[in-house]
Amino acid sequence: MNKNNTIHTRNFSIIAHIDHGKSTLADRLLERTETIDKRKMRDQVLDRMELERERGITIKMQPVLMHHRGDDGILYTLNLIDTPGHIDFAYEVSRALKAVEGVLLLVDATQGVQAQTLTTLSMAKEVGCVIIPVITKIDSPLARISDACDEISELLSISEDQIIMVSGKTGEGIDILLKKIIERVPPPRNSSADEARALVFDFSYSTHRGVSVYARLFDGSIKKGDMLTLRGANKQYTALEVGIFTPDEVPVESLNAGDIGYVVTGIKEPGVVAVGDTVASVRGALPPLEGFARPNAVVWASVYPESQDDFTDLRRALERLHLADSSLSFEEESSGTLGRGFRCGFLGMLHLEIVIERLHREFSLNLIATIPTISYTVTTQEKREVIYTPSRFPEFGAIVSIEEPWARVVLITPPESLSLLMQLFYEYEGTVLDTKTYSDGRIELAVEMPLRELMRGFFDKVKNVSSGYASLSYTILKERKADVVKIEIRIADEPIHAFARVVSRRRVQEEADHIVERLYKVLPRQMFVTKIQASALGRIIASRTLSAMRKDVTGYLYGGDVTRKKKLLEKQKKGKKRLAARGKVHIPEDVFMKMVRDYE
Ligand SMILES: Nc1nc2c(ncn2[C@@H]2O[C@H](COP(=O)(O)OP(=O)(O)O)[C@@H](O)[C@H]2O)c(=O)[nH]1
Ligand SMILES: [Mg+2]
Repeated sequence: MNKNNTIHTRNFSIIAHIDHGKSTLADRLLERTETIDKRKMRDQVLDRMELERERGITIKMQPVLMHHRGDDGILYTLNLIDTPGHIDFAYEVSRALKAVEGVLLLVDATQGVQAQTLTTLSMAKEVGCVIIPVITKIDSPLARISDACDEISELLSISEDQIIMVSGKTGEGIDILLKKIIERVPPPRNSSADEARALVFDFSYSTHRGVSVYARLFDGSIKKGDMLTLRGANKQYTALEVGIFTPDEVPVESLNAGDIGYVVTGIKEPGVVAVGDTVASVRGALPPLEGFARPNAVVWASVYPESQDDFTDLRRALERLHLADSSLSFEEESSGTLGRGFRCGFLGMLHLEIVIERLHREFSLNLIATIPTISYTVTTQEKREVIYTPSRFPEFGAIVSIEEPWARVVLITPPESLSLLMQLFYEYEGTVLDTKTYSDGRIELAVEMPLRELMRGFFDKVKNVSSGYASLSYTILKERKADVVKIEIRIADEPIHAFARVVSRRRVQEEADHIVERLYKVLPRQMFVTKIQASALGRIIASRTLSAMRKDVTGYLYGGDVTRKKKLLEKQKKGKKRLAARGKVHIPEDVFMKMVRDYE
């Protein structure tokens, strides 16, 4: 069919450590190929989400189609997928990799190989992508090009002349890069099938057109009006439109084997379309394509609407976000203090932060999020279950054993920070298993530690002690026996589940003191004397008493400001109503926020 076409297609992705210049290099490629109108060009143009632009990071992968005339005079179609660099978004990278034949492995000349360079490289190797090493930022006065060359040639076992030098800032080397992409990225596999088969690697949602699947076609072709099926979901639909990314969605006649594009499905129900599913012709006989391993959530936190009236809106918002971010998981739960909300699973702390911020911004929801936690496998006399809500931990006496996930952390650090890092590993229960020294003196360390400890602000600590120079990445290991203890918090004898947490036994006293002290500081005084207590291992291990608030809330107002007085009394009445709704203690929303922030 379109065999002749796709021979002149090259599908590739850019992978690198965060901030190494992927999106900026993509800018230059888009400019050079005249894909984006000069007037519309701006820095990191592929970072289209408001949050991406504000934070200067890529969160979502973004495909874009370019045309470039090769030295042979042929007009090539180049499909580029820009990817995020942060470890929390590695799932985006892994999906992009399944849609392409090659990758540009980008290394920042001022930084050299970093932890995420290693992780993304091993992902690309695993799916069998051709790897083109590229050093960027060669324009920078801080560039250490020969060090970077050494590191890459050792990493990939290649000679240095295979490495391409570019600057995403000045555009130097872009022509050679385009030439090498055409030369070295293999064209898509030739398919003779006349039935369509495409892998869904992402999707977007719009209110009136439903889900648009982002797909890589491996066989056949798809055009508007075709009857298609989602093989995994077993759902039939008509293609309302097919198109390409420029990076805006632009309709085309048809998508053919080897192409990357989108198909508008009109499907509006949540939960039908999933990444990794296969789009196929209705009467197709080919087996579905291999999808993606579902990523497992790494941290959980509960999210509650500040006002219970917003509960339905919150559900809708989560469903919508899930349509654009399939790695987000959530289920309904309710808590005595906070009402109805959702237990959400995230791929890491940054993912959590981004989701909460998007709920707030894109859906105008004011939320209370609880302290993030990992999951534990808890065995009691009766059963063995995975628990990811600390308050659900069985009573101390009933527990036979607890297991928890571990992580293998790879760090790359300048030698000066080594001794401080070693101290940090001790504090975070990490063990160094392996070290390697780079030619520029930097050291690569492989460390194993409980995931629980890693999530306890380890990233920030590493950045701090190394003045930002150390980079790290991690993979999750199997579960191991855990020596952890649940701390329960009671305020005025009422257990507040949202404050419960699970900590290492050796830190239980320190943590309990800390939580109680913190609550003592941030909790407003109540109408009565209030006890704040932390218990663990079946007894109270920390406690403070908050004195009572004075009765007459208006008493301190001098003069006769009647309206102000009225307002205060009104407020007090409301407060009492809320008190009644929530039990005895009134805990303002911002206390929950303060307790979470303190922990990060
Ligand atoms: N000097 C210099 N700075 C660059 C170059 N490429 C990117 N940068 C800067 O590096 C930072 C990260 O770039 P970005 O493209 O967002 O990186 P990404 O996270 O890999 O997508 C930005 O401040 C860019 O302006 C380059 O070639 N030279
Ligand atoms: Mg980027």
